[in-house]
Amino acid sequence: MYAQMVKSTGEGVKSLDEMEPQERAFQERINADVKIEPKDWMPEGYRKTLVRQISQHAHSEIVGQLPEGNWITRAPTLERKMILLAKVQDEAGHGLYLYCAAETLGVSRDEMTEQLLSGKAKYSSIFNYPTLTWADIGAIGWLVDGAAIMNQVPLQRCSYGPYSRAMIRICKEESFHQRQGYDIMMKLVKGTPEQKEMAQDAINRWWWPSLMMFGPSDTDSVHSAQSMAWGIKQNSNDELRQKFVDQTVPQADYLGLKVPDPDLRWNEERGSYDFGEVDWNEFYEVLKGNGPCNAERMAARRKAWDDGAWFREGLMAHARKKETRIMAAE
Ligand code: BYC
Repeated sequence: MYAQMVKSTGEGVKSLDEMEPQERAFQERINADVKIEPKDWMPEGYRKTLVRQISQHAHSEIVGQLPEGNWITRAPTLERKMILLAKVQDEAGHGLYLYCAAETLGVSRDEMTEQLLSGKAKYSSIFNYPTLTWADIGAIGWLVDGAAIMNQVPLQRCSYGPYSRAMIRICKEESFHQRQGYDIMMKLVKGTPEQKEMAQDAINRWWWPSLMMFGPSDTDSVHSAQSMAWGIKQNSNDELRQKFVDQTVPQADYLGLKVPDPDLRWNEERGSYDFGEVDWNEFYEVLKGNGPCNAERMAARRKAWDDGAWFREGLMAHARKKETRIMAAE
């Protein structure tokens, strides 16, 4: 039923009647909310879509450490430093769970890294913006992790078991991340006029890039219809963006900060906010590699990969020696 529902909005999505028996049985399992596991048969397109999304998600977690890592040595107190350190370490953990989930689909972590470094695989556009002040760390936790939670909570119900299970744990940790960001913003807005101004400047710069995290508008989203039919995505990009705006605007009001959107207003009839158009030109420029920090982020990841070569070689040498010893003992 679900697949047929999507067919009406998404070109190229097959209905059950158009499917071969094996594919139909697969789709029926998804429609019945039965998880797909690594050894189950799956259409090649389903596997590829998952590898693309999960690996991009993993890369986002890893690249996402860079803008915040930039502030670990400059956090204003020891407590803030410890909290930020723990958060950045969590992001590394999220990347690892996700790389492992993608590996169950037959792609190695080295291959995924190679795709990131060659520019074939993407990572979230949001991490191509700079963290200029301490308030940016608050804004990232509040807005960026807030947007991530909005997007990731439905992914806990993803049809692919390993991705769904990774998301359950990740979401628990993201809630803590969002709270720590909001806590930083609360502190700043209650501080000196300069500190409040810093908080306002951060929301001014992070609001629109946060809305871009949800991806292109539904009319331009190439993968949504098929991903929704396969139960990978549960909601469209625009649906989640709207939910994020509705949830976040009252939080900004509570902080006494102004959302930088002149078109933002409560729509009584719809029971949600109307908001302005995202600058899609900026979004696509960032995706093409022309954002403020794309080159810096990729250079940092390339350096990390090159600096780790000795370690990978050491591990391989150890594995070879161990294998030789085992074979000699047999
Ligand atoms: N940035 O057809 P569409 C975090 C690409 S990190 C870059 O709608 P889809 C955190 C898209 O990939 C969490 N690219 O695609 C970490 C596609 O290009 P390709 C990050 C984007 O997949 C550290 C094309 O545009 N979250 O929380 O159906 C510190 C067309 O799009 C973006 C995830 O990764 C973007 N914003 O939907 C703090 C969530 N948007 O692949 C926090 C998992 C779109 O054909 N991913 N593109 O070359 C998803 O949920 C989905 O992949 C998306 C896009 C909603 C992002």
